[in-house]
Amino acid sequence: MKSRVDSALFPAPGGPALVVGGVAVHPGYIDPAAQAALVEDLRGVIRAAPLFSPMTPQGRAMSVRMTAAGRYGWFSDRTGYRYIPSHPAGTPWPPIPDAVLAIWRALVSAERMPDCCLVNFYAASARMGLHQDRDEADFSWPVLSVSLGDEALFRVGGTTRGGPTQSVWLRSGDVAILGGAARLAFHGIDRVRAASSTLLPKGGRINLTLRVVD
Ligand code: MD6
Ligand code: FE
Repeated sequence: MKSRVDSALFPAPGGPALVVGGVAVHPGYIDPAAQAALVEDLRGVIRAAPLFSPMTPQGRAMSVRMTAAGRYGWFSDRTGYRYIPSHPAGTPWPPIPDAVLAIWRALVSAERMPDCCLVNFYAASARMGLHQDRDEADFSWPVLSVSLGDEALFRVGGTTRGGPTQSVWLRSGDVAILGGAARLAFHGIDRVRAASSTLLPKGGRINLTLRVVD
């Protein structure tokens, strides 16, 4: 699949990405001061759009709590997975913080900004099962993910369920990009290593995923 990642900007200046199962990982792309500033921005997002626990279509509450910024947020309930134009409480999603858009601009494209910044919060016991991100209209745009706080074991496989997988620990400040042939790779979070970062005073992990939706 053709990828929309601007080749002139990729890999990032200053260091080659690690490639795991076709996923480009930029270890430590965001320095500690910038991570702390992002957390402050995200506190504002969560004030405007409180975290909630989506229900899977099977009716189980996800262990990850979520919210979003941008034109769309991702949502799940008995009806299925979809993007919705406002928070489940009916209030608008807040804008995507500029510092988050700057990461997209530097690593993906300055031509088109993402429509959604999904914010996932993992307590130490939270996990995310293997899934594909396929609710977006155009898979030529990658999904960019930012990890903040405690380390998490990220597993990535191929485009069919049940095949071989590879794992990598994502640490605070790492950026991972699912694009090109890996855009539809199955991936998930097996576990979070409690107290492995001091970024969040109460611990846990935040993962941001930036997506072009329509
Ligand atoms: C996570 N990430 O890192 C879960 N999706 O907590 C994702 O589900 C993900 O990292 C699409 C692209 C990159 C990702
Ligand atoms: Fe995903």
